[in-house]
Amino acid sequence: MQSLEALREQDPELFAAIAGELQRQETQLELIASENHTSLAVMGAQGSVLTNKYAEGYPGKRYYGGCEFVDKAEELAKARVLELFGGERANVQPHSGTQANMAALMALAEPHSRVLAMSLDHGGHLSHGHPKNFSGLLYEFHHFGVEPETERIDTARVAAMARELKPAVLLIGASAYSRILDFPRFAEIASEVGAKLMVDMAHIAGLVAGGVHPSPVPHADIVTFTTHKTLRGPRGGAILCRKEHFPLVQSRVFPGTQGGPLMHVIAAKAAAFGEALRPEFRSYQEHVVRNARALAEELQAGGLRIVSGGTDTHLMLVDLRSLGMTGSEGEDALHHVGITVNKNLIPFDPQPATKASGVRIGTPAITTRGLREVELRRLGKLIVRALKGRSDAAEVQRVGAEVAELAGSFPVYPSLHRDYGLRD
Ligand code: DSN
Repeated sequence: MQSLEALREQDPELFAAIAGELQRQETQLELIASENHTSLAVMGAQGSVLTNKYAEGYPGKRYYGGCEFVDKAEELAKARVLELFGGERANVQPHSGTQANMAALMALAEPHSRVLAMSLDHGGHLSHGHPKNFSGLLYEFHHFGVEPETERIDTARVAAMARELKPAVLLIGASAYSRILDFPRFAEIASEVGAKLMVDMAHIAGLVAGGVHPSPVPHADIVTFTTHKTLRGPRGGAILCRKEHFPLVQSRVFPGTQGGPLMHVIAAKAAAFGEALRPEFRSYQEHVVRNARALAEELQAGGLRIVSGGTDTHLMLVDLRSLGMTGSEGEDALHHVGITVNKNLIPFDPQPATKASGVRIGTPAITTRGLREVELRRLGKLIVRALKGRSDAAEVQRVGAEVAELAGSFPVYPSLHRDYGLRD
């Protein structure tokens, strides 16, 4: 690829950083639940000449000339995302999930309005009312969590809180919750108390597109999501909404909260939505969920506790207290054998978020590179060995060698190895 050649010659230091990251992705196993490996086509669109174009406004109504081709890319993205999820209208310009949430909240309620959402400590999202995030700074957030006995959301409790608080918006969505979300019930609760229902399906967008998690789209006023998690597109956000909210959603994205859209990223979103419309994507998502179940079962067989007793989705939370470790120590122990995860609070966690008592593990990325249940069972055993044997240098080395061998058997981007100077 000529663009890579140019980068290598012009800026070897930066080229080496990118090559190093490719090597890391190839030689380690990525189990961060919010990450994935996009296709070469998605990266091709994102690395294209569309990065050069300013296009403030919307297709056909821009503040810059020369937008005829970027308009086409944005129209493709919008048409495809509506075909994928249904919904009445789409805005594909948000730079990220947080940007999408900011525009959506501002379309549904005035600043200082009351919003009821899931607590970050119990698996919610930063942009659902963290006091230092725009959401918590601009809105009056109240939070529900999971139940101590089941570690699941009890919709009766959410309904009771909603009746008492009368929020303007009920915001549903999670970054570390492994169970199915009951969108029809949340819609009933919102309707009963006169709230708007906003769903942030960032984590599960790919599962919804693949038909392995119920869709929030028929039930919510506005649905936001990121395009880079289970959906396997470029890093970015998007919004689906009912048509009555569309004019305000458009205005809250631009000029409300963003300037020029990232047209190269919008083109890459179009490429990813196109891929998600293919039958193979459905099968990929089925494997994501089956793989997560197999891994959770194997970890349980190894004596680890999975929060809520298992998973219905792409992720699980593993409570490490029985091993006498914090999440931070677990993250490090797995890093030493070439497995990447993130420490994560578990519900009612006695530790601060900087240490946490658990790790969050997800299967979207390893499923993309081709691992299936048989490998997930092997991986589960390796994770248990890495955690239990973290103080035994020989065991760490043995497990690391097995992880490297497993990763090596499932290359992610074999056609890029030569361009970046990787040895096969
Ligand atoms: N930061 C995202 C994640 O890792 O889940 C949540 O928005």
